Amino acid sequence: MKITFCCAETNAEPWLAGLRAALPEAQVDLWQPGAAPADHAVVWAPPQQFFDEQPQLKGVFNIGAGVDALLKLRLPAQATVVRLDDAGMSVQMAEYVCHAVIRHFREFDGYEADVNAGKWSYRKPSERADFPVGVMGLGVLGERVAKALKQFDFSVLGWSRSVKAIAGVCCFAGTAQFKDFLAATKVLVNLLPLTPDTRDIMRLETLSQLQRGGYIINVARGAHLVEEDLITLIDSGHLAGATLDVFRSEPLPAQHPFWQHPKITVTPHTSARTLRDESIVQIAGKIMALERRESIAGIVDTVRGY
Ligand code: NDP
Ligand code: OXD
Repeated sequence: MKITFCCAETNAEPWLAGLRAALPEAQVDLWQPGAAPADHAVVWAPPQQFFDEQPQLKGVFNIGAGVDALLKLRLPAQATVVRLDDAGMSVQMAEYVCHAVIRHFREFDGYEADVNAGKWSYRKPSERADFPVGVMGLGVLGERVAKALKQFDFSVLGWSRSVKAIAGVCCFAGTAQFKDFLAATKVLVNLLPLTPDTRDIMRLETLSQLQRGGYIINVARGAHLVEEDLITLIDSGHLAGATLDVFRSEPLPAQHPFWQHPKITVTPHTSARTLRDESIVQIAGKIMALERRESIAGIVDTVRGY
């Protein structure tokens, strides 16, 4: 069995070594233009030329959870496309989102500013009941995040395409229930995949429906958010601020207003990193399962877009 590895901006050597160790029977090579046909590919942001030259692939393994960039390419029709299924990302996402929610809820930024000014001051504690947190996307990451928030006794709501039942989480589903979900939410967490249905989902019209004083945490994709609309709603006072990990253009351009906005916290697309060792174990296991014609989790529905 041959495996080809093609991952932009990734140090290939440790991946190749890890895949070779996990799949000792396989030949694992770094893709070069003109390389011999392989059975499976492990990829992140490959060029179109890669798929044009590898039309026979049986499996395409994305070393990330989001496949929006991959699905823009022409993929071999018969290939099974597989995304990372947690692989150590859900706990990171839970840490990041709980940190952002609690930092806002407990006004730690305000305390830090006071302390930096040499002030010993108290703020009136916020009412937890006034901070319902709504999680858009209840998949591998969203469900873990919703459950983690519940541990801090927040009132947690969730919204997904299909109907879900998660203990302690008030679940909404489909476009018909989106308005009700927004109206019941103050802190909005985005964990949707980027698809034609979800692009620009956070815009003036939708974000205005959040409770006054709302807060946005975007950890999915930059193109979910209309950035100017967020600034308009923060500057008008309808929203209190935002924590953003993803942007329409990455790296965030030097002149972008988000860098300096006092109510926006920016992180460099780091909320849930791909962990190499966990990912290699998962991918190697799935390659072997596919070879044995067994079913695997994490297969992407390329028509649905996630
Ligand atoms: P999943 O595919 O497991 O979950 C996606 C969820 O979104 C599902 O609950 C799905 O509903 C829901 N959904 C999809 N389309 C719609 C829609 N039109 N309306 C309502 N709900 C919808 O994805 P993951 O949880 O693994 O990852 C989510 C996203 O997080 C990734 O696509 C990626 O973009 C982003 N990400 C960001 C990272 C970062 O570092 N910033 C790291 C990793 C991922 P249903 O369950 O009904 O299908
Ligand atoms: C992912 C990401 O999709 O890191 O895995 O954004």
